[in-house]
Amino acid sequence: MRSSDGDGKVRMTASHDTADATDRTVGSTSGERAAFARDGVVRWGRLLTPDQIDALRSSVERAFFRDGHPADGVRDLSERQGRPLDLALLHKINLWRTDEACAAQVARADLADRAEALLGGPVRLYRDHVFYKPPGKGDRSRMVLHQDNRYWHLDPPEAITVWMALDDATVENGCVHYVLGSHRHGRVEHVRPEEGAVMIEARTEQEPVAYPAPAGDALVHSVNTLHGSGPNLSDGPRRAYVVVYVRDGVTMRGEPMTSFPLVGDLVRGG
Ligand SMILES: O=C(O)CCC(=O)C(=O)O
Repeated sequence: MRSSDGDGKVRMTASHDTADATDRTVGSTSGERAAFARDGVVRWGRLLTPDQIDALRSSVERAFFRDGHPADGVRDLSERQGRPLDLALLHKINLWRTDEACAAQVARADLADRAEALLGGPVRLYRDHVFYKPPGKGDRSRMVLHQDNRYWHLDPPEAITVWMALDDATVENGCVHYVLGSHRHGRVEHVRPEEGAVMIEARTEQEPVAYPAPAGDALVHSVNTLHGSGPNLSDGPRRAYVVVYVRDGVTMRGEPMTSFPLVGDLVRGG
């Protein structure tokens, strides 16, 4: 299905095909903005310390499972109409409202600064969320290619997702894949792959590129960047903690987003 060479580049075959996943970490703000404008995705290396990773993992386990069953608010994105739940691709939003470790992340001044630099002005917190791929679910844990803005309807599409790996994300356990430059092509056609499927799937001729990420690294993508993730074929979970920032002034379905907090206020404890 794939080969990974010594310098960390990963070449994909099968549905997500051969492409060069060079390390697109960038140091300077202008370099980062240029890379983001070109690719629609950049890497923020080592965003979480080992202690923060541990704290977030514990928070995620508490938020997702109660007595071995999915807790309140957990959704199964692999759900299909008329079939028993697979619990293969679990999702939960707004953990920061009740969890200390998540609340600390969304109030991080350094993250706010980087998000503001990338989006070019003050930002609001749209949500945090977690994607959880348990082991042993095979292809059902795949996330189909999509643009986030097909769900969120943000206008203008000035928003970023900061996707933080809580486990080493590899091709084997379902790391994220991006279609580089796809954010520049506006709305892409999506179809529902199966009746009752939760996620709609983008139609594109372009090849996605696998972005493996060690635990603690973040991948930052535009709300219009096409992305998906492979199945978790490993024997451990693949978890990610995600924060979504929206530039102040952006509307959602034509409505102002003033009920979403300004991140500057969260940073100052407001
Ligand atoms: O974590 C994944 O597998 C999917 C991530 C994703 O779709 C997102 O962050 O928008």
